[in-house]
Amino acid sequence: MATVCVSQVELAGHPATALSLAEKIRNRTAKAGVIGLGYVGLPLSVELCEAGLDVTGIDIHPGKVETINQGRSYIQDVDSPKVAAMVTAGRLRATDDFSVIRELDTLNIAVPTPLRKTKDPDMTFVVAACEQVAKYAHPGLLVILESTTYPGTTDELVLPMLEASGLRVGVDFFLCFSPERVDPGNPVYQTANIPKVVGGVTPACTELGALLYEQALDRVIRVSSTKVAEMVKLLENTFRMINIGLVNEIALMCERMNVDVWEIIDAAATKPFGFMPFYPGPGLGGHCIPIDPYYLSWKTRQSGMEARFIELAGTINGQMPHFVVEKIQNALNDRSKPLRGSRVLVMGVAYKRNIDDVRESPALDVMHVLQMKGALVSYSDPYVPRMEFEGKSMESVDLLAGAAEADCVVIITDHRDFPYAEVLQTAGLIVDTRNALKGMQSEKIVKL
Ligand code: SAJ
Repeated sequence: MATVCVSQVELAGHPATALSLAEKIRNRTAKAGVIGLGYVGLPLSVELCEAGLDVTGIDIHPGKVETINQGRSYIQDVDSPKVAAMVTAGRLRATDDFSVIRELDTLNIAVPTPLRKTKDPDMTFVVAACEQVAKYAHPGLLVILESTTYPGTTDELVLPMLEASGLRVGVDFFLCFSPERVDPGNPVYQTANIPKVVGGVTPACTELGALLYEQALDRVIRVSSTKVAEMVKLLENTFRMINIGLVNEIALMCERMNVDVWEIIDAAATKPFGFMPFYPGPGLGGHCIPIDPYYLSWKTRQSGMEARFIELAGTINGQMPHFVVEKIQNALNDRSKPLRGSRVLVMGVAYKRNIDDVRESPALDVMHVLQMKGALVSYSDPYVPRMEFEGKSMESVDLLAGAAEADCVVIITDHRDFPYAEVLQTAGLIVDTRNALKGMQSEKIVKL
């Protein structure tokens, strides 16, 4: 945790409110607030508290507020004992009452920015949060938006809402954008040691945003504007989405050329420079990668430009679930079994390994297509004991029992703890979309 103090030089000549807020942040008398206590907001609240700031979390979900005030965490990367100690010490608390903003000096906003069905940005949560901030904003307040969004959001949407109160940015209040880079479940990189990019509407805003983060995080990178900061995040995740799309298309090519795409990628990955391995899969899941790039393509469309790579990668990634079902259908057909009426066990439904999140998971798309084709679908995932699927509640079945009964097992999520060798012994046929059975030889295995 860096405790680098911003030299007076950065803030020299800035308004007294900036100097006064800088002093409060530096001597830890500033009262910090975080709106949105999810996988971004709760870890950030804990880090700010750990750095010695008094923190008030604000969330519209009463269950989250109550859980935190009882000293418990609902985020897998945040330990409950740590939350309990902070709440007991009276340095962390949660509320659904936005009027507390009157007493706060800094405010980080980490609310969802989903996509509408039309793949347009859904700014509902950001607007609702900013309406509350505008209601209680006061001189000396630093506001930092962290929700992933299109370039221009902070300047074009948030700033006018806050200035409508008559307060002037860079003089009375301070406004920044800083992209969240939380990777849930990452055993190495967590909030404190992930470099933090921050860009403000004015230089004083940037310096104050950087100063706040420098009290709690290991590394802070200042950029020249909020738009740059917004675009940094979109480049990061669009890069991922497009490269996953590329490797999925390579997998389709390898299928036609009858070569092993996994062997090819592993060999290419021996190149020590100029290459970064991505892996084919059943599709693109999660609340970041399938969504963030469409915030960028939406914005570029506003200026009359088509984001062709994003659209193409989206098409390719979107067809992977169908490709997986085709693999299953062909594998059953080779065993004189129609897909219709066959029992298919989906192994792993979370959107990526070792987590419990099924949002946008490709497993749901695969299960949908399988059912449309008449297959009898069940799933087994230790991280997801039950889930709502197309209006029905489904429970995770016992893996080995399910594999024994199934006509086909399809590995969609390669959780580390799965007993792969036992499943191979037990199942009659396995379609492996993740190369999870790497190194195992059997006629039963059909690889992506
Ligand atoms: N996927 C592939 N092939 C790959 C990598 C991922 O098919 O080579 C699939 C995954 O199975 C999953 C989806 O893509 O369904 C997204 O996977 P992800 O590894 O990108 O994980 P996310 O969605 O949790 O992405 C987050 C992002 N973090 C933030 O936005 C702050 C992303 O920027 C990180 O790079 C990523 O975690 C990470 O590296 O783990």
